[in-house]
Amino acid sequence: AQDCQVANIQVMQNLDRNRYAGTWYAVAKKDPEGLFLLDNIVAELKVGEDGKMSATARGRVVILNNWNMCADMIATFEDTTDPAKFRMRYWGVASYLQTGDDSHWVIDTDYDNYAIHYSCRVLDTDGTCLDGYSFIFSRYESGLRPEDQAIVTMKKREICLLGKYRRVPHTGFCNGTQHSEP
Ligand code: DAO
Repeated sequence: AQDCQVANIQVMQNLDRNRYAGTWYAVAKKDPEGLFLLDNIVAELKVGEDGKMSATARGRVVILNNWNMCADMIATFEDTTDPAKFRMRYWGVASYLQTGDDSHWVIDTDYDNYAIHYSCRVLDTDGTCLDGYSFIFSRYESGLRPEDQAIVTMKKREICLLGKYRRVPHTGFCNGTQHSEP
């Protein structure tokens, strides 16, 4: 199961999007090339009356090489045949922020404490991931409980990203509405 083929990555079984919804604090991140969100990353996932998922997210970014600001992002999710795999279109509230269309896979979650997200942007010719990113989310800004950490470590290994993450600090830099414009 650890052949690192993106097509063989196991995702959450029977994801309940209503339980997955709500606030998630990124506590660790594996960055993609040209990384965007640095730290203080918080996502709010919602399920609309039509059952479709959407999100807002905020995090510290550096634009124009050295300008520190908080990016307010919006995302809409498109369903696929797998309930734990989505297409995610995203854009910034401000026009100079990044836009994109990424996959959004939920690898595992207990809904109440942790969630492991995965997105491969570029497949290599051998079927492994050439460029991608992954968030480890917690329901709590303070991080994960030791018992969740053990599961998360196991899953990081399964998705071939063990050792590739950095911690995502929450310093309060993006709390409130200050810093949201350059
Ligand atoms: O930070 O380098 C990066 C890649 C992430 C870009 C996508 C951010 C916008 C939406 C996030 C929604 C919740 C996962």
